[in-house]
Amino acid sequence: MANGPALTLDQIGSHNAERIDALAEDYAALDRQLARRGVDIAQVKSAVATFSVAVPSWGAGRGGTRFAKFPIPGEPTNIHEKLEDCGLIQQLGQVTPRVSPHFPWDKVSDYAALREEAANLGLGFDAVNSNTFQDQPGQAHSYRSGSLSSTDADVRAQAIDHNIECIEIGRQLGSRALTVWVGDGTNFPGQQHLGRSLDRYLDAAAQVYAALPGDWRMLLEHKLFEPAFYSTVISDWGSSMMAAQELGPKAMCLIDLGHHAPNVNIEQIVARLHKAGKLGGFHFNDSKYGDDDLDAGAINPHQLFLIFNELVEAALEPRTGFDPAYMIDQSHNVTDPIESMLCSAEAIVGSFAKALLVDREALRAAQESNDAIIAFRALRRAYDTDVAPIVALARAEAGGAIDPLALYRTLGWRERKAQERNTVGLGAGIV
Ligand code: AFD
Ligand code: MN
Ligand code: MN
Repeated sequence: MANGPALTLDQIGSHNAERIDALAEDYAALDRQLARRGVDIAQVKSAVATFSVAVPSWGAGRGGTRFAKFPIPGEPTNIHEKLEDCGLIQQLGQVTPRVSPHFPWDKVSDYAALREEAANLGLGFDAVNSNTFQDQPGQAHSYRSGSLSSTDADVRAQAIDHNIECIEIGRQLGSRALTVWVGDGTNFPGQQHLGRSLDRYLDAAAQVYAALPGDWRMLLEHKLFEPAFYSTVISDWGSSMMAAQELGPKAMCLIDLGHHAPNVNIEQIVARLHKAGKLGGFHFNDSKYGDDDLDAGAINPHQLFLIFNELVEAALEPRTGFDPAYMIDQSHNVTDPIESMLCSAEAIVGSFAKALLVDREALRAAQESNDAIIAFRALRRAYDTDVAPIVALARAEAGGAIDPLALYRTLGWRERKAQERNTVGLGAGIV
């Protein structure tokens, strides 16, 4: 029998009742400050209220590195438990109403029932993710030498079939996009023909593309390295855009923030992909060195803001099909994943709110007259504004908690779940 929401309206109501007066004061002060700058706070709050970001089913469990994984008691071990945790995140934060499933990890026998189970928790399904970067028990062919770009036609056929199966599952779940990330690549110069491996990928991806329903998108996720360390078939936004352009209008590029060379100007990539009409979506996370795993905004919140600044610019000059899919993709190795996703979602929506505060007229004028410092200050002023009252009030008005983390900490959620759920096995693994 499907579970209902984890929290009662009373629990959220009494939590908010204790905090609403202080929040109203902070909001009023910010309102006065923004009004002096010609910004209508109510408009910003309404835009914030329409914003949402999906969470990955695999982010609900503790992640690990290739060295080890340190599970916590009460973490989910299957899609049903993951949905339960994601339902709680949505109840508390009201900004993550969709879950992005990954197959075969989230395989079940009845997808109509899974969709209903999610709906009972206030959740829908986002893009479906295929997995051809590891072998599964009983699989006919190995992906050890690649999947969609493999030199072996049988391996490619198996990878194509799996992606088409994911589309079929996604249709039953109400998804409208397939995200394809392949681990294909090499560790040695000369290991593979760099041109032909891309040709094979394009050929195979075209067969997946051909199976997309009319209103679906195929989101191509590039990644510079890992698990391959010398070359990756879809390594960067250039390869991704080339592939998306060759595949057709339903193919778009997905930017995972952690999948670039260090110090790459990601906000410029956003602008470029938008110009080409190929900006499909994001996997938000943060990184300091070569990882793609840290919490969004934890290391470089300014970059996150600048990305949203480009998105606000893009929305002012939309291209056909401009509707980027927003998602979190992190590996929570040292935190409770529920807490990380609550805080990351808040950082993401907060960056969006800040980008809305930029005085575009002043920015444009400064850009036109080549006044670098005034142009920069137009951005910096928005970035420096504490938008927490806007985000918190939008959340409370949507039925969420004013302080989601504080309320979560009172629930004893993990302790309770530790009684009900199986223990996660030890071992290594990114997810
Ligand atoms: C890996 C990849 C990529 C992808 C995810 C799910 O780095 O981010 O989105 O797996 O397939 O983490
Ligand atoms: Mn990703
Ligand atoms: Mn990644």
